[in-house]
Amino acid sequence: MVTGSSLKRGLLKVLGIAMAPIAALVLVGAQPASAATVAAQACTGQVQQNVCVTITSLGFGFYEVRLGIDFRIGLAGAQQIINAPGEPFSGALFGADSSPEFLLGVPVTSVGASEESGLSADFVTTVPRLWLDEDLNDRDEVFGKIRLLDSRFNVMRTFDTPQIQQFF
Ligand SMILES: [Ca+2]
Ligand SMILES: [Ca+2]
Repeated sequence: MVTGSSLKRGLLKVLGIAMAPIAALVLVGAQPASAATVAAQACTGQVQQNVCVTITSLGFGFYEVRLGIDFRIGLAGAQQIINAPGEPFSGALFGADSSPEFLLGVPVTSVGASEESGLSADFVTTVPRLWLDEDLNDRDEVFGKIRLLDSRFNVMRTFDTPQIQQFF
């Protein structure tokens, strides 16, 4: 298995994902609502891990939901997890209520290992607006949940993104 940041960038390029820093996405979100693309993003931004959810309006009542994680465990640890059999990651979007409500699965599109970012993964799906409208006639609070089977210790880890609050 070839790993490393160059492969990761290659994968991202193939998938058409720009390696744009978070600031660039925030700028997109700051544009007027009339702009063709409006993205909302929320990230944990922690030292040990950065977990993000980005929701972009595609127009015609459809949204792209994107999750991303950098689990900074170094290259060797990340490679160990990637080399283990099976897909280590799964992703989903939840609605925040008195108890979290499962809204939709967000499939893994790429997994990579690098010294700087550790174990990284991206998840992307496209859904109709209604799937994000978790509180009818009210503001919606949604967040991403990423599960990782950490085969180094045989433990299941769960990472939650912060909430995006918006009227869908
Ligand atoms: Ca809610
Ligand atoms: Ca709503």
